[in-house]
Amino acid sequence: GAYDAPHILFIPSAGIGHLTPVFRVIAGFSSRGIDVSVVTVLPTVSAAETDYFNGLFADYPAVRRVDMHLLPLDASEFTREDPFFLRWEALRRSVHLLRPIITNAAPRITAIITDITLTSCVIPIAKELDVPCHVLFPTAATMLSLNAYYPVYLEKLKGGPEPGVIGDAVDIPGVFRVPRSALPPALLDVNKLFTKQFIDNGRAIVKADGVLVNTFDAVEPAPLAALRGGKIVPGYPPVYTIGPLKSHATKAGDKPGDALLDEWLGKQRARSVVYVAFGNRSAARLDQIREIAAGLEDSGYPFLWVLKTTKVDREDDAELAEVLGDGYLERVKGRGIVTKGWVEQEELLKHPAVGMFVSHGGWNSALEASSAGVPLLVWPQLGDHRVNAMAAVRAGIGAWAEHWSWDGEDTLVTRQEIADKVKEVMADGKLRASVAVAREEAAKAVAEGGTSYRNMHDFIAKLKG
Ligand code: BUP
Repeated sequence: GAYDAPHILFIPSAGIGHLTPVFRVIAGFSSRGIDVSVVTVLPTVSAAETDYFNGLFADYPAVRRVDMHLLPLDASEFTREDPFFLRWEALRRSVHLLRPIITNAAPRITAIITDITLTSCVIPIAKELDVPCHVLFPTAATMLSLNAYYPVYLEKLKGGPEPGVIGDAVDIPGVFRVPRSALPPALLDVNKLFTKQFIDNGRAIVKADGVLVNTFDAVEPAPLAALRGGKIVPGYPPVYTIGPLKSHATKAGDKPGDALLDEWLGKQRARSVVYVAFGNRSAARLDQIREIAAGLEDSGYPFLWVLKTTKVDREDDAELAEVLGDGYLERVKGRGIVTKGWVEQEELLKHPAVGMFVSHGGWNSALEASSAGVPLLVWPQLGDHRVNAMAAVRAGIGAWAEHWSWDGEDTLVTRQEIADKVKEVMADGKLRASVAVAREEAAKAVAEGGTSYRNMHDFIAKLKG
């Protein structure tokens, strides 16, 4: 009843970029004394995810861990699918296992917060059990607006000359035209696993009680106004912008290697270091890795590069020296650091030596960079990254290497192009100035009385009934 203290059940999905905002909200709730349970799906996709979950439970002992054993998915049904899309599908097919978790919980679950990927499967269960259900959207509000609009767009196509064939651009009302080439590639094929999930979730979210987004109003005003004003879908649920969410790691910086990194950073000039990282899900081809290596060397700047050679870390046993080629590491010694390990990115971006961030355009990364006042050079790799790049350019937090290849394209971006672009962004005073403004806006949003601060406050008040 109305007198129960809130007990929130979080249903995370998979992929560090999806877990990051969920964990940050969990940490924030737990720190405020709110009772929280977290569905922990076993086994995890990657070793990094196991560490990530263990870290959360170690740092926040009051958080209740509820294990859920995933039902195996017959992968032969799907050929050549991304491992994370497959995992989301497996989760969606195991979602009935949540019913006993919810009904057996003590104290009673008073609200659910699910990751977007499971929305259309979780909402019916929540309705059936009469538990309010909120969705956490882990990327940009611009992507949320595409997610809301895409089912509407496809409906419109049905009446067109070639039903089901995606046109030159998807014009999101009140937002912008997303050219076909910038759409998440899977969306071009309505029969793709990801597309089916995306459409189902985009439709179902309208029945949610609210949507939480890790962004802030000043960075994405247009999509937020369009969603809230019902311009995209009438009757869209309230959108709570609560970002930039603060890091949840309480033990950051105690990993081996961090001391060496700090020492090296400490020796670099202010704003001189190029930080290069493409997130957790993107792995470049060997020939492209070699061009990046040479491009960074040619740029003349000191650099720190987090290099991944496989999508899933359990498979990553490549030796850096071999990947980078003969003599490379010796040549750049002292000037460039290449690492395969996990770095505390949010902390690192705040270091005064960091001058720019060559990023895949994951939205967590983009927000972390803007909060630190570090300009982005977005080199999209897959999925939502090009849409995020468009949002980043519009927000004045970064430049976008628009013609550089991505997912499924095999044109090589050359060392010359990479070196030139790095130098161009490093020298871009106008961009640096607008990033400084965004940094102020980000700080204002989460400070007492700011938009994200108030939204979080209102949301918690709603959870308390
Ligand atoms: Br790699 C790495 N340290 O070494 P995004 C990542 N992160 O702290 P995603 C580290 O992971 P896609 C590392 O700070 C950010 O919070 C980083 O989220 C952190 O991209 C998060 O940027 C990464 O949204 O790729 O999810 O890795 O967008 O393809 O899902």
